[in-house]
Amino acid sequence: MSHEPTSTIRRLQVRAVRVPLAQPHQTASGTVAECPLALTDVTTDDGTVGHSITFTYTPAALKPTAELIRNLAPLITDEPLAPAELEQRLARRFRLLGTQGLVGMALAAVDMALWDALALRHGVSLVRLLGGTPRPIPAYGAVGFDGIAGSAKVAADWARRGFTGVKAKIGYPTVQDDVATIRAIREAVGPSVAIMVDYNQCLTPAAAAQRLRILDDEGLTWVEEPTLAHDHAGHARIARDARTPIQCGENWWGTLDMQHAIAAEASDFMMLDVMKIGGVTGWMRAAALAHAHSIPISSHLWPELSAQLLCVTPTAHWLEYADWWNPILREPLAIESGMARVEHATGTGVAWNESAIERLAV
Ligand code: SMN
Ligand code: MG
Repeated sequence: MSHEPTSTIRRLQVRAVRVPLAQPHQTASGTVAECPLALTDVTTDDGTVGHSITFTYTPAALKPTAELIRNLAPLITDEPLAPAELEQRLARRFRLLGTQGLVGMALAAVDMALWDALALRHGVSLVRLLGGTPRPIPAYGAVGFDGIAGSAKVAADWARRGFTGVKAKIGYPTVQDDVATIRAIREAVGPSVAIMVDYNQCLTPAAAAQRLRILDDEGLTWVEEPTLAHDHAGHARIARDARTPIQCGENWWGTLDMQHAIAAEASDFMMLDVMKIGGVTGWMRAAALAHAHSIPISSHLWPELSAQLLCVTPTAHWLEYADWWNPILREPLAIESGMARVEHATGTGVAWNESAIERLAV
């Protein structure tokens, strides 16, 4: 009889940090000046420690989220290290309350940390654990709501570093301002760099449809969240008339949200936020759904983990690169010639820079 290496979960710990951004990231729907992060550690009986990052966007949600994750400890302590099994069990436990919002984030924090521990326990990267092969994934850099000259400068910096795509925040007072920003970026990066734009939900469907008629001539790779993230009918109306692909998904909670968007034909491309979609377990389900519908999948934040997940996503498209959380990471994601490289990753690629965490802890 074979003896499988199984582990038992013994401890769950959570710390809260506030990571300042060198440059505040402006969007049409608010500025991100710092990253409030809950850092989860799950320890097993053999001493393996799995890690995960939860991003709360606003500091107001940081301590409640950390507390909520901590409160899940009794539900997983002394259980076998089996993330897919525990995901089902926890989802059942929270059926009456619901698994969106902070609850969904807390469940994802546990899921991501458990998958990390499982990969580390087997001495492999997440890609290998999931049966894939590490390969380079094309990455794009983020350009904030920085005006015409500011956006062009940041875009040029990404292109100079070898990135083959840039994504700019738009949603200026007029579509002419949006176009001027896009043209300045095109001028700065040259003809072969992909340009994406992101409205961060700031338009009505009618206004978005009108702007898209003009943006359609700018050769954009996608237009992201032109209207409210959960207005699938509104997005479908915009997507129907636009020639430029619509990109949505970063704000969808779980695969059922994604299924509703697919049913409504809301978005040509989809981008998954590994936290909001339900951790590694949720991502794999979403990847299967996208495969069945031939929908290209990109990622949202979590570059270390997402680059690995894109390696096992049949319709993988672009990785969103962001270095915001690098200060608290022992080994941030490697980028070479604009491609994410995960060949040397262990686990999910998330391990701590303890001295930075001590400094940034709240
Ligand atoms: C975004 C991410 C994080 C903060 C603000 C906005 C975003 C993106 O919409 O696409 O990266
Ligand atoms: Mg976005």
